[in-house]
Amino acid sequence: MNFSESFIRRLKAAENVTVLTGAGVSAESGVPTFRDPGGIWEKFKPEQLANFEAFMRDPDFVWNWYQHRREIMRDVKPNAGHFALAEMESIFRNFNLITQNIDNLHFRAGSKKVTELHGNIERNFCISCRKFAEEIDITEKKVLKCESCGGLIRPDVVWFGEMLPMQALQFSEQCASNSDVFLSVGTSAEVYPAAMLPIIAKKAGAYVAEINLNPTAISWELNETICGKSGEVLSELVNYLKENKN
Ligand code: BV8
Ligand code: ZN
Repeated sequence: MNFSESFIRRLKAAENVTVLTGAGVSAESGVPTFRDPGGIWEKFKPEQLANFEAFMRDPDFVWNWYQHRREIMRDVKPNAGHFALAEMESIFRNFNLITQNIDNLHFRAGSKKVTELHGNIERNFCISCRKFAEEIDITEKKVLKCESCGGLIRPDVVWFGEMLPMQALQFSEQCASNSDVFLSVGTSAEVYPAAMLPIIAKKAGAYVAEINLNPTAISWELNETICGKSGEVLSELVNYLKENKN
C-alpha cells in the first residue's frame, strides 16, 4: 500500500496521536457492523433497540438483542487491526485510542490506553439502584432482576438520547484538540458527539486521515481517506513505522 507523502511525513514527526475506532475495526473479527448491508440494524432500527424507552417498553426484547450480541462476541477474537493499534502505543510518545465499540476487543488485543465512549457490553447494572450485576448467564432469555432491589438489569452501554460518560468525552475532546495526527478508523461517522472528534482535531491543526472501506459523511472535511480494510491498512502502517519512524 502506498501511503501519501504528507501522511507519512506527519506521522513520522508525530508525538501526539489519537485514533477513533468504530464497528468497522471489529468487522474482520466477525462482529457485524450497524449500518452496513447485513448489519445488525438492517432488521430493526436503532430507535427500536438501543434506547431506554425501547427497553422499558419491552425489556426482554431489548435484553435478548444484547444477549445475542454477547454470544457473538464471546466467540470472536481480536483481528490484525486491533493488534496493530495495540502496537501503536509503543511507537508514539503520546498515543490514545478512543472507541465507540462496546466489544472489549481492543483490551483483549493488549491496548492499555483505551477510552470507551459508548460503554461496554460485558458490564451490566440495575436501573434502580445502579449496582453492577456480577457474572450473568448470557443464555438467559428473560431480563435479569437486581439481587439487591429487584430492579431491571441493563447493559452498561450508552443508548440514543443518553449522555456519554462525561470524563470519557472530555478526555477524548482534549486528545482530539492536542493531536499531531488523528485517525478515524472503521466508522461511518454518523453518531454524535463521537463523530465530532475528527472535526475538532482537524480544526485544532491535526493531520486527520480516515481508514474505512468507503468514504463517509465527514470525508470531505478531512485531509485524506484511505479506502481499505482496517486490518490490512493498519498492519501495513505499523510495519512501515516500525522500520522508518524517527
Ligand atoms: C446524545 C451503543 C444527547 C449501544 C450506540 C440529529 C443529528 C445529529 C445527532 C443527532 C440527531 N438526532 C439525535 C442525535 C444524537 C444521536 C445521534 O448521533 N444520532 C445519529 C444516528 C443521527 N446521538 C445520541 O443520542 C448520543 N447521545 O447525543 O445525548 C444528550 C444531551 C444532553 C442530555 C441527554 C442526552 C448517544 C450516541 C450513542 C448511541 N449508542 N451504541 C449499542 O451498541 O447497542 S451508537 C452505535 O453507532 C455504536 O456505538 C457504534 O459504535 C456507533 C457508530 O457506528 P459505527 O461504529 O460507525 O458503525 P457503522 O456500522 O455505522 O459503520 C461502520 C463503518 O465501518 C462503515 O463506514 C463501513 O464502511 C466500515 N467498515 C466495515 N468493515 C470495515 C470497515 N472499515 C474498515 N475495514 C473494514 N473491514
Ligand atoms: Zn438494584
